[in-house]
Amino acid sequence: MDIPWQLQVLFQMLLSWTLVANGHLEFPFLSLSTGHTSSPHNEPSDAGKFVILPKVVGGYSITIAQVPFQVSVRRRSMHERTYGLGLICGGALISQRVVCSAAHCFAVNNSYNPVRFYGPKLFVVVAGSTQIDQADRNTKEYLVQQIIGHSDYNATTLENDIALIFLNGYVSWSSKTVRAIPLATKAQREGTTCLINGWGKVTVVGKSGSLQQAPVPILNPSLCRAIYLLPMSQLCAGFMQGGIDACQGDSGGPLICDGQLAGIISWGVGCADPGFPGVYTNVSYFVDWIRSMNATLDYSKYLVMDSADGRRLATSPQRTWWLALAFLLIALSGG
Ligand code: 4AZ
Repeated sequence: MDIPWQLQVLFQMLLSWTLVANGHLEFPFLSLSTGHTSSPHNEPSDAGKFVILPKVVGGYSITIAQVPFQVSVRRRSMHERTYGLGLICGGALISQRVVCSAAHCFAVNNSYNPVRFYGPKLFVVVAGSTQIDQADRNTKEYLVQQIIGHSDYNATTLENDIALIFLNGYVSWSSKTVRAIPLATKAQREGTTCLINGWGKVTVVGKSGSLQQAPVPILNPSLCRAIYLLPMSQLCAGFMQGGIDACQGDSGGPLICDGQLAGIISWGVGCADPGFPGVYTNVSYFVDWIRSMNATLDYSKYLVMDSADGRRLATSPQRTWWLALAFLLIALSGG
C-alpha cells in the first residue's frame, strides 16, 4: 500500500526533529550539525539508541557494458601521475562529443554566486571502464575541449546543477562498452524505479573501485518540496526509510529512467539516511538548454594539449606523430 505523501511529510518532520535533537543531521553545505558531538556514534554504548550513521549506499556491482554511457571525470594531474586517482564526478555520454554532468563538479568556489568554472585542461574523461583503477582495451580516455556550466548555477541551492563537457575528440562507437544515452524529454512519473551508477562512496570511509548501481524510485514532487523546498528543475528519488542512495563521488552521474537520462546526481542531506532522499537535476527541464548549448559548440575545434605526458590518452597528438614517424621508418627500411 502506498503511504500518502502528507503522512510521509509528517514522518519526515518527526524524523528531522529526532535527528536534529540527537545531533545527527548534517547538511553538506550549511553544516547544520547541532554540535552534540559528545555522544560517539559508533560506541557499543549506543546500542539500543536511535543512531543514524552515514551508511552503505546499498548498491551492487555491475560492469560498464550494462551502462556504456557512464563515464568518470578525473583531475588530470592526479590521473596522469597514478591511474585511478583523481575521481571528481560521474557523467553520462549524450553524444559522440558531449558528456552531461553536474555544474558543482567544475565550480571554482562553491560558496559564491555567481560561480566561475574551471578551465577544461584540468580534467580527463574516462569511458568504457568498470574498475576506476584499471584500464583495458575497451577503455577510452579523452581530454576536454570546453566545460559549459549553467550560467545560473546557484552554489547555495544547487539549482541548475548541470554542465556539459565538450570532449577533445570524437567517441567512436566501435566499442560495445561506450555508447550515448538519450535524454528524457518528459518529467518522470512518481513511483518509476530508476537506476543510479557511480564509483562514489559506498560506506562512510570508502569509495568503491568497482562501478556500483542501485535502483531508486522517483518520489512525489510535493514530498520533495516539503523535505528540501525543491523547485521543478530538481527532483528527488530514493527511499524514505533510507539504505539506498547516491553519495559523494557519484555526483554528475546519471539517473536512468526507462533507458533515458532523466536526472543528474546532485546532492542530498547525508547519504542513504532515513527521511533524506537524493536530489537530482531534472534533465527534462533542461533539454532546451542542452540543445542550445550544443548548438554553440564548434565541432571543428580541438585543444592542443601542452603536457608531455599524453601517453595514456587516446587522443594524444604526440602519440599520433610518433606512430606516423614509426610507420615512415618501417616503410623506408622495408623499401
Ligand atoms: C555528493 O557530495 C553527494 N545522497 C551526492 C549525492 C548525495 C549526497 C552527496 C545524495 O556528491
